[in-house]
Amino acid sequence: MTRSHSLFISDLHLCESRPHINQLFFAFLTQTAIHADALYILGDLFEYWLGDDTLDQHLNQQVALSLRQLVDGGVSVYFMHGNRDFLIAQQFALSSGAQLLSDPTLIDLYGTPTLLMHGDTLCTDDVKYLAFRDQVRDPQWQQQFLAQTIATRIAIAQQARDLSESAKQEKSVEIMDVNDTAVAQVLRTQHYPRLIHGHTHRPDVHTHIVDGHECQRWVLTDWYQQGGYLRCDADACVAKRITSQP
Ligand code: LP5
Ligand code: MN
Repeated sequence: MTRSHSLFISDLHLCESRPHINQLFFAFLTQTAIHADALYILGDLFEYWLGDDTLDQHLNQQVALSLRQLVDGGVSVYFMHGNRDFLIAQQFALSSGAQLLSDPTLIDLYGTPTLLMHGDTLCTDDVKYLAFRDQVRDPQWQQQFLAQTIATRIAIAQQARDLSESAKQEKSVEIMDVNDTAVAQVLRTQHYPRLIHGHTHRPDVHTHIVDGHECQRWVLTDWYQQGGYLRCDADACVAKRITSQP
């Protein structure tokens, strides 16, 4: 079997209440991802992650096991945090076999420098979100959060979800999209790579001209209604949709 291609996914938001999407994901792993060199998960694999001590919960265990089977099948699996699952840590990595990536990470993708991000940090007009992000990415805050019982953490996460949903009602769609200047800045800093990210749930490919360099920005699809992934080889990237089991 020739591999020579890699797959990119994000924003699956896996949770017990969407079993159809969970099944779509497991089928994607065994039928599609198994043929790739690598699978890159660019954040928000889970609807939320309350700490690696929840790895024994049914869905979490199933996901870790299915990723481990993919790794055992010869596929490298990489995981980058999203804004829902930023608490994924070493125990998850050990149990799933996924390698944790920092955000951003620059890779050489079959000869094309490619920058990987979750995408939330590009939404620089969303200052309230970025303040929230600073708070919950603080190691001391995380330590205190993880010291709470799981029941307390569920209650805090639910409260945060409710507050987030009402905050979003007051934000324009532009505020919640990437800021072009922020995109240009990151592309400039990283010497004009191709960019792949998720988070905004606005799948598309954009062209940014930065200092005369043409850079492609691929935005991954979410998996709320259906699945989807980006497939890249040495020639090109192609976005694919999965409407039923692939
Ligand atoms: O998630 P999504 O796509 O709907 O919206 C995001 C931004 N919101 C968030 C918040 C998360 O949804 C909250 C759930 C995280 C679960 C993690 C579990 C463990 C940690 C628990 C954390 C307390 O990321 C949203 C963006 C939007 O993307 C588009 O980019 O706009 O940002 C906000 O809505 C943030 C608000 O503007 C301000 C913050 C409200 C939350 C305050 C929580 C306080 C916690 C209370 C603790 C006692
Ligand atoms: Mn996100």
